[in-house]
Amino acid sequence: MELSNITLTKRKKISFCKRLLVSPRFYFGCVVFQVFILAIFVTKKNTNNGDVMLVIKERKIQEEIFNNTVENCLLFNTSEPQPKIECPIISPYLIGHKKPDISDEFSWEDTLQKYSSVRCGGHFRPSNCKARQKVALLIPFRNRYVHLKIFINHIHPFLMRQQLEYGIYIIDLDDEIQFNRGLLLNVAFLEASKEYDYDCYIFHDVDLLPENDYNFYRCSDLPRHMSVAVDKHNYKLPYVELFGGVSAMTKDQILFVNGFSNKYSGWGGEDDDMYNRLEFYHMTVFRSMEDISRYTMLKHAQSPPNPNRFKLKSTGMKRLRQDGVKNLKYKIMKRTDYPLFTYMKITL
Ligand code: NGS
Repeated sequence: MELSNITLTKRKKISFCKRLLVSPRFYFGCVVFQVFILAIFVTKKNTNNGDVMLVIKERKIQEEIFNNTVENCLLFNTSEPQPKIECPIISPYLIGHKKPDISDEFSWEDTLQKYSSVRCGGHFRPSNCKARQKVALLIPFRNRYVHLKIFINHIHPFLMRQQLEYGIYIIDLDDEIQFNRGLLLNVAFLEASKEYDYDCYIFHDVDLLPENDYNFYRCSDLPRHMSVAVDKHNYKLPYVELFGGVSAMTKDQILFVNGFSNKYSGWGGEDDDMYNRLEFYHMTVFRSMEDISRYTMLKHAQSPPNPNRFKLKSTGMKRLRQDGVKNLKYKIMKRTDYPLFTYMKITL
């Protein structure tokens, strides 16, 4: 009885295998599986190729935009006479909302030609009126040449339309040292304020392009968070305490809170720490409306977050007076005035 049962099971198995081998569904399944494996392989290869292509592109654009030096621009002299009449509160050149052009396929020579009224080091002053504020744009930077090209081409006409007097500072850190946004912004503030008596300092990520020129790049009595609505976050503020991306403070406001912390190496947290500093001193953050403060973020790979950022944040207020813009030692490795921006590379 038992023997015949076993034979029956065996027979069933054999007939199942036979049926499987002649079934078109089985062969179809095999093909689908092979295509799936191939797709994984090709995607991986393409990602690697994509990385290599990006490195080549970054190098090419680095050469392109770092090629022209001061011979190609007019020197900026702070004491040059300027019109007595103040520019209007609302510039007549504003155009409102316009989605930025994010292509990097344009000639840098043409950009230099277009903005030849910009002085060496990326300084600009309106010719027909006296700007209401002198603004320093401080941009922490590392290896994002494609973004830099797009950003510079976008930001000059944007600021010119607002009839501002401004200077653009790109601040880079020794390659041997881990990126540190807060520290770079502190150094950029110190260097820019040594150079000129700016009324307003704007901390600006290189990958953020303002979409609406009614988003005024100037300071107010309160520290300002400007990148309120970013396309990456569906044009919604992700959380109330956000102070990253683009923000603006006067010299007094910066010095009052001792600038940024210098301790946040790697991605994240330094802007939240600044928000805590402002809150500690009862300084309310001012934000403009979401439909004006709109930004397009250029695409890039996410940098590795700093694993210590939450711990640093929770102990930040204890260090406030010893950790900031007034407690910073650095050396300038390189400083060049390019026609459309000032570039500095520092070490510690
Ligand atoms: C928070 C980060 C901030 C950062 C913000 C937005 O989580 O530094 O995201 O980043 N805080 C911490 O990590 C503690 S964004 O999505 O815009 O790249 O600014």
